[in-house]
Amino acid sequence: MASFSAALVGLLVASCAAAAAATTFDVGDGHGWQTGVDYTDWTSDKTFAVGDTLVFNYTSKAHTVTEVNKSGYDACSGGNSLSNDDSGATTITLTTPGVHYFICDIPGHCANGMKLAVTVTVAGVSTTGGTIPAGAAGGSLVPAMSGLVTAAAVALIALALFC
Ligand SMILES: *[C@@H]1O[C@H](CO)[C@@H](O)[C@H](O)[C@H]1NC(C)=O
Ligand SMILES: *[C@@H]1O[C@H](CO)[C@@H](O)[C@H](O)[C@H]1NC(C)=O
Ligand SMILES: [Cu+2]
Repeated sequence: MASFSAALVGLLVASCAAAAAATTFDVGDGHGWQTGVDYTDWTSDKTFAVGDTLVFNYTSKAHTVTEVNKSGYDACSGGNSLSNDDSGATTITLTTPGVHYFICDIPGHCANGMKLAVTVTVAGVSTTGGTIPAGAAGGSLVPAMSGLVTAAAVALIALALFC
């Protein structure tokens, strides 16, 4: 029972952390994705985690969202792109930690500011608050309580602590 409760807590914590981390960012906020915007400044007050989503808003075909590596970012070169889209509404889900680089591959646009580097951290590494000891649920509760009630109590405690 205790291990089941612990597993339940783990599941809840994980799903709460995932829910908390799943942020959708409108790149450039009201400016969208266009030349003349400082995207380094845009990222400076934000933290990005695995599971978060970037939404690039721009006029279809007028720009591209081209994911490149650091070399491509530094050189404003989309030649070895990891992905490319010019639909006007590009949604990128950040699925791996590390730095992700995006440029616009229309000539001159990257040099005019259309380059974005986003540092992505692993979701849920730094949960605040304590953890429930695995034995606490089973040990301190009345043995007559049914497993279901125990599980429900554990779930409520977990929700209160972590959500
Ligand atoms: C996208 O940009 C256009 C033009 O700037 C704007 O009218 C529209 O509201 C934006 N859409 C979103 C979802 O931000
Ligand atoms: C970026 O990709 C190119 C082409 O695959 C490669 O030559 C270059 O070494 C890569 N740069 C980095 C920093 O990974
Ligand atoms: Cu562009």
